[in-house]
Amino acid sequence: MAKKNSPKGGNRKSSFAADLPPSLHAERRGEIAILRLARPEKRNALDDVLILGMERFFTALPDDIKAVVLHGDGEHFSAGLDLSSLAEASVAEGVQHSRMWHQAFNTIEFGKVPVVAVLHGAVVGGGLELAAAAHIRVAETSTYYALPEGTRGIFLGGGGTVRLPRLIGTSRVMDMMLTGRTMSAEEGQAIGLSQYLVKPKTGLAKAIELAKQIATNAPMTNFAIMHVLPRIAESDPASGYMAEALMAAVAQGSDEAKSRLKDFLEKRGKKVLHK
Ligand code: 1HE
Repeated sequence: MAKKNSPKGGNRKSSFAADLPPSLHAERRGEIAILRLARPEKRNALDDVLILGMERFFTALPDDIKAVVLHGDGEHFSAGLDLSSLAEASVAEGVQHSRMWHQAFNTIEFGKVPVVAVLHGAVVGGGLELAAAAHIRVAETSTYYALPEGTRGIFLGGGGTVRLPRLIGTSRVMDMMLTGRTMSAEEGQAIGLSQYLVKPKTGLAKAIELAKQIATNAPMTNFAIMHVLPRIAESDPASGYMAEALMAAVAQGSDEAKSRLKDFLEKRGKKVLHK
């Protein structure tokens, strides 16, 4: 079904693959889209072409895609910023460059559907900033995290100063940036960088399983979880309670909620227990 937000022309499969650069590969699995960073020869380093391609992909997702899985080719999720792209940049270009990343990663965090990232190998610098824009992170035990910006004489520029302290706290981000140390998958899991820790080569399957589960939720509820929950979490409690009440009423007033509640009450609905 070609909906208004689909890129023009083409069939479903090519509808989002068509205008992607070679460094990105997209595939559809029913209601799930799987986006792969496909630049393993450069350890999935993020250059402008790749960042802009991601922005186009997430902006133009077809309406019948309900969740996205993001993963990386080769031995690493991403080595972060393509360091060759900033070497000659002026201060003004540096600001523009960072704002471009912000815009692209906002289409992930505040896009149409939840994104599950699969992490393995290096998740460093801008790679960790990218991972932080996803809603769920599944880390394979090979994953290691680092923020080597200090070593390179640069700074976070892909939203990491905002997203990472919210995930793991300012003091941990300071430690990672000041020391440039690597953090293991286990440590990352313990402090909340990932929500799932899985064996090598099993991350994609786990992420697809999670994405399929997410896709069964009412779209309005997924929207509220992505767009409303984080804003409420950052607002003062009184405004938060009010926003929650309004969102709850909007969700429960939808036809979808009414039919799901009816299904449950008439013994047709799913029970909640699943791992
Ligand atoms: C790259 C990049 C890159 C690899 N930009 N080309 N990020 C970093 O500081 C991490 C830099 N990369 C590394 O430390 C290592 O590459 C890894 C530990 C990730 C992987 O090591 P390894 O041994 O598997 O690969 P390699 O041999 O180091 O790299 C293979 C190729 O990828 C090589 O190119 P080649 O042409 O010589 O084959 C590398 O130059 C290339 N490569 N990483 C460009 N990052 C918005 S602000 C965000 C700020 C940051 O992200 S700072 C962190 C940058």
